[in-house]
Amino acid sequence: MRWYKESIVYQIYPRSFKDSNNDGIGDIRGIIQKLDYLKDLGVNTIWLSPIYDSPLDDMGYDIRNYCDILPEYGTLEDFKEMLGEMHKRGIKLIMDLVINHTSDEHPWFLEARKSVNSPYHDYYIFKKAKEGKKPNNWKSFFGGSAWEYNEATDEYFLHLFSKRQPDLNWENPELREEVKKILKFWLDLGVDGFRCDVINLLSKKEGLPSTKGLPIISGKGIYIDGPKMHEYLQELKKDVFSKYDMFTVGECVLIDPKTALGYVEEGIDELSMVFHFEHMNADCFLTKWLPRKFKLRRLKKPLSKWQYALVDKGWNSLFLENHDQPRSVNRFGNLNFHLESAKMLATYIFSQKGTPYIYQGQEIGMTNAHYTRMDQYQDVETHNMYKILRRFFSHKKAMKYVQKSSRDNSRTPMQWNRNKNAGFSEGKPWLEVNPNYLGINAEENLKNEDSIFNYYKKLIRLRKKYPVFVHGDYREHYARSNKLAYYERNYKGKKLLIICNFSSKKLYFNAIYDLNKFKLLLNNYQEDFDYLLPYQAKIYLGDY
Ligand code: TEU
Ligand code: CA
Repeated sequence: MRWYKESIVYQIYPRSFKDSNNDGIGDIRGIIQKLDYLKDLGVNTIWLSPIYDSPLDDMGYDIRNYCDILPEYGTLEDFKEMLGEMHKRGIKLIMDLVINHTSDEHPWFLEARKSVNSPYHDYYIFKKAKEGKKPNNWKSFFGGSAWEYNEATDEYFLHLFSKRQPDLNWENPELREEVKKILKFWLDLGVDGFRCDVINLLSKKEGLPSTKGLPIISGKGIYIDGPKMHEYLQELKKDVFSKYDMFTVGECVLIDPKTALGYVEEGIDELSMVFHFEHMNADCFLTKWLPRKFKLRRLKKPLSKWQYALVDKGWNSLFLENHDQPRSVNRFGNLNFHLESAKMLATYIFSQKGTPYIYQGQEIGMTNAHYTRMDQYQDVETHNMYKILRRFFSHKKAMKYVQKSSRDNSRTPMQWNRNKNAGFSEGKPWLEVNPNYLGINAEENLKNEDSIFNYYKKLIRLRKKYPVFVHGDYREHYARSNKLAYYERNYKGKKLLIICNFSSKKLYFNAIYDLNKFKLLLNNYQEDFDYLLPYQAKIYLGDY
């Protein structure tokens, strides 16, 4: 049963969501306190970023014990209570599982690095130096080399992320069995699926050949979508996934639609859907660390390409924000039209074909943090990139890049109300609260009928009420426009028109259809003229 097609997913970044015991750190009991808020919003699935035991080098994406909870977040009993409370409210839970790498404090790695004869040595990728140099030229996604020297065995070990996140060796059948046990542990607790972290990096080409060309990009086929990806995923599907009523969303680095269909095409179903990132280049060159001016066409083009490619044989995920990306209203909206542009962005992404994902705070229009000192940032990628930037730029210029691109932009504590620390915690938050919480917080949104929260609530209700949102096809108009995003959805005689003005000016346009024959389902303004107001978004419903 493909119930994930009706899922509306809310991503919780646990450290920053809600702190129940005032140690300044979000926790599981805090999540339980806020389940009614999420129920009210109308979401029916939660994606929970890692809560496993971890030294937090990469905020939990470096796991030290896959089957236990980080004490700061709570206990396994707390987790079971939270899951029960979610299910009671008709909310499913998918866990964020990181099986490409572990923490360097995982017992497997602590043993593996001691000796080449350790039974765990082959759980990881250790290689001798080649002519005194590193085994190959691979680079870490966090900057620098992907190899770290290990004294005890006079070898290097591979880490495609931080040097404290050693990559697992998926060639090893014993390791694969260990991972299946971990998956079953959570599924047997009643979890409804997984968000699979960097899942298309699992397979590394035999011999680990150096890549030719641009770092990272040239990893395609070597350690990105590598040779045994389908073998490994088919094995996980056969031995685990197929035995449970669950879904998986695979985070896939640098993936394209054709490769994605190889994982998600109905009938293949190695994964239920994937996260791609092509639209995240709408305001940068391939990585958010190389920013450029936002252009609407660079947002629309990849999203339309993915819609057309998967529309009747796969399934898309729809997102504009997550814990790795700066806030979408800063990037693709306009803070001078904060309310209107946040609602317009919601309309644009939420009405496409696929499963929509809301990242915590997006539903109230939270914005980038604006720290001014490096010690205010906690993210390992941010600090690594700052060091690299400082080789080319002054501190001042490097800070500008950090302020624009840091992942901490979306990790500031959730803004609940106007109380101290935005109601997130009575203690000193682990990451500073964005000072704009006095004007941007959930309580204000709940009270104000015209708020972004209530707009999302209406959108979600529409998605549940009209099957055309879930099952409709996708047809874009004015694809070349850098101001107007306009597409239609069609299903069983019903037609939706989704019309969004991405500009800060009035926009006249030919509506193609006679809008008098359509019902205006949603409008992010009170007014409705025959032109669009700045950042105006409208959804029409008609028959065809
Ligand atoms: O992210 C994968 C990834 O490529 C990220 O590095 C992301 O593309 C980058 O930060 C954007 O600038 C996943 C998790 O979402 C991320 O939080 C982890 O740091 C990473 O994997 C390693 O587990
Ligand atoms: Ca806490």
